[in-house]
Amino acid sequence: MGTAESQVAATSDVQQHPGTTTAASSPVTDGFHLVIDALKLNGIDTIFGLPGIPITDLTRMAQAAGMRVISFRHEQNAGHAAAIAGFMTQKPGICLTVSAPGFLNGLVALANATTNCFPMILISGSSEREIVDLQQGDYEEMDQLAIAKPLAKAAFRVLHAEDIGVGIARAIRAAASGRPGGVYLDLPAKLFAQTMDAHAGRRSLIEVVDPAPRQFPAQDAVQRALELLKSAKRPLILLGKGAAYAQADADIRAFVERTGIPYLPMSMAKGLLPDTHEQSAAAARSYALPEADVVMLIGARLNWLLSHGKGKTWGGKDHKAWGGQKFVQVDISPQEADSNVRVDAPVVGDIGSCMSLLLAGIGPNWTRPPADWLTAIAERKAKNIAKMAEALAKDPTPMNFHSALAVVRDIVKANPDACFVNEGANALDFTRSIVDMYRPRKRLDVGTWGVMGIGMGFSVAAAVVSGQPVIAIEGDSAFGFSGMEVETICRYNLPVCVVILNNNGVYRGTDVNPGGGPDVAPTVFVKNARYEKLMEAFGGAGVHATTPGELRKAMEEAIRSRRPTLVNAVIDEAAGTESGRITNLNPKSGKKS
Ligand code: FYN
Ligand code: ADP
Repeated sequence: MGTAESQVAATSDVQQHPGTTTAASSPVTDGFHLVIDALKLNGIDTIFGLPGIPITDLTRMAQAAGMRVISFRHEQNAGHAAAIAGFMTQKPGICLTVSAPGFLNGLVALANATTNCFPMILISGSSEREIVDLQQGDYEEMDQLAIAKPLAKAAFRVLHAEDIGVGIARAIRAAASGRPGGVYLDLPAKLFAQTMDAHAGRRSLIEVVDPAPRQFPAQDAVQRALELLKSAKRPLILLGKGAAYAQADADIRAFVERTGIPYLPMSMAKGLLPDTHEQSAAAARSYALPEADVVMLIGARLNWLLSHGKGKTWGGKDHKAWGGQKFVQVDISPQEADSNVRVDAPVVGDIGSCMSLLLAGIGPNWTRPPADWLTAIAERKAKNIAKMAEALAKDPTPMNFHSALAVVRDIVKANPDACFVNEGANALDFTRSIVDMYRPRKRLDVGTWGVMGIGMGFSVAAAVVSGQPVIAIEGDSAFGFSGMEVETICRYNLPVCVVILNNNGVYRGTDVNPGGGPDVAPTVFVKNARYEKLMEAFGGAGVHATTPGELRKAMEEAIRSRRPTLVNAVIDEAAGTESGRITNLNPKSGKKS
C-alpha cells in the first residue's frame, strides 16, 4: 500500500485538515506525501540530501515512509552521490536541497551529471512564484528554475498538488531516457502543505512505464559499421563510460573477443573487460590511437579526452598526431556523430540493442585483425609494462605515487568487487594507469569534466547502493573539497576506506612564493597534515602510513572490518607534476621579462 493510502488512514484517524469540508470519512493527503508516494511508486527508495527550510519535514516523512534519507554536510556532495547512484543503477538518483543557497550548492553536481550522462534529479524547495516574479524579497528568493535550465537536460516546476505525480514522472523519464542526464524539479514551499482528496491524489500519481526505452539501430547502419570494421587493417575499439552505463557487459565483451580487435577503455569503462585482458591496448595508448585506421567508439565521445579525434594525443610528450582515421560511433545520441570529426558509420541506438545486432552480424567468417597490428601493439604494451614494473618495484622513502599505488593495485586485485573512487591530478593519473580494474562500473572518477570534489559523495553513494566496500584514492587537494563528509561516512557507518596520497600540496608541496613574501605558495598546504585525525574525530579509524607495509596493513584491515577508515599516506612532497598528465593545458605566459 503506498504512503498516500497509509497517510489516508492516518489522516482520517488522526486529523481532518482544517477547512477541508469533506464527508466524515473522506481522507485527504498533502504535497509532502504525494512526493514521497510518487518516488516510491517508481521504485526510488533513497534520497541524498541536506535538510532545511522548506524540506526538513519532507526528509522526516520520507524516512517514516521507509525510504533511506542520506543526509550530507554540503549539497554538492549529496548531488554527486545522487548522480553516481544513477550511473550505477540506471535509476535516477535523487538529490534534495533547500532553496537558493542549497539549490546553488547542488548545481555543480547537476551540471556534472548532465555532462557525464548520469541520470539524476535535483529536487529543491523554492520561494513562491508570486513573490519571486515581483522580486519582493522572499526568504531565499531566487528564480531557481531559470537558473537551473541551462545546466540540466530538463527542468520542471510543480505548483499544484494534483500535478506532483506528473512532475515526478516527467523528471524520471527525462533523466533516464535517451542520453541520460541531470534534471531539475522545482517545488515551491507552499506546494508541500497543499491538501487534496487522498483517493484523487493516489490516482494522480504515475508509475513510469519503460523510462529508458530500447532504441534499435537501423540494420543498414549496423551493416555499414561491420563492413568498415572488416576493411580495417589496424582497427581499434574505444570503450567509454556510456558502454559501462549500458550494462550490456556480456555482449560488449563478446564483440571485442569475437572480432579480436584491440580495445582502449576510457577511465570509467575500465573493468568492462579486465584490464589484464590480452586485447587491452591501454598500455600502448599513444601508439594505438594515432596508428589505428578505423576507430570504433562505443559510448565514448571524441572530446578533449581523445584530443577531439585529431591532433596530438595527451601525456605532454610529442606523439604522432592522430587524425585521418575512419570512425564508427555507437551512441544513443543521434547528434553526437560529427561533433569533432566525420563519423563514417554512425550506429544510433542504446548500446545494449546496438551490440546485440552487431554481435549477430559478425558471422562465422569474421577475419581477425592482421597479426602485424596486434604484434605492434603487444610490443609497445610490453615496453610500457616493463617500464611501469621497474617504477613499481622501487621502494623509496618517503613513498612516491608508484610505491603507494603498487599496494593499492594489489588490494584491488584481491577485492575486485570493491567500488573504487578516484580523484586528483597526479593521484588520478597515476592511479588510472597503475590500478587495474576487473569488474564493470567499479571505477568511479572525475569523468568528462575532471571535477574535483566528487570523492566523498561518490564514496557514500557507492557504499549505500552496492553494499560493497569502497576504496577512495584521493589527492590531498581533491579530498579537501568534500572532506567534511567523513562525518557522514561515520554517521552511517559505511565501509569506506579513504586513502589520501598526501604530498603537501596541489600537484606537490615544493612550490615557493615567487614574491618572497611570508605567505606560502598558492599550491602548498600545511606540511605533513594529519588528515587521519579527521576520521578519528568522528569515531572512524585513522592511520598515518609512511611505508607501503603500513598502507597495505591499514587497507586490508579496513576492508576486513568494514570500518570507516582514513589512511593518510605520506608521499614525497617533490613527487608529481603540475596538473598530472594534462600539464600542457596550462597556458604559458607570453610576457618577456
Ligand atoms: C597505461 N599505460 C600503462 C598502463 N596503462 N603503462 C604500463 N602499464 C599500464 N597498465 C601508459 C599509457 O600507454 C600511456 O603511455 C601512459 O601510461 C598514460 O596512460 P593514460 O593515462 O591512459 O593516457 P593519457 O595519455 O594520460 O590519456 C589522456 C587523458 C588522461 C586526457 C585521457 O590523461 C585523462 O583521462 N586525464 C584526466 C585528467 C583530469 O581530468 N584531471 C583532473 C583535473 S586535474 P603512452 O602510451 O606511452 O603515452 C586538475 O589540475
Ligand atoms: P567517456 O568519457 O568514457 O569517453 P563520454 O561521457 O564521453 O564517455 O561518452 C558517453 C557517451 O555514451 C555519450 O555520448 C552518451 O550519449 C552515450 N551513452 C550513454 N548511455 C548510453 C546508452 N545506454 N546507450 C548508448 N549510448 C549511451
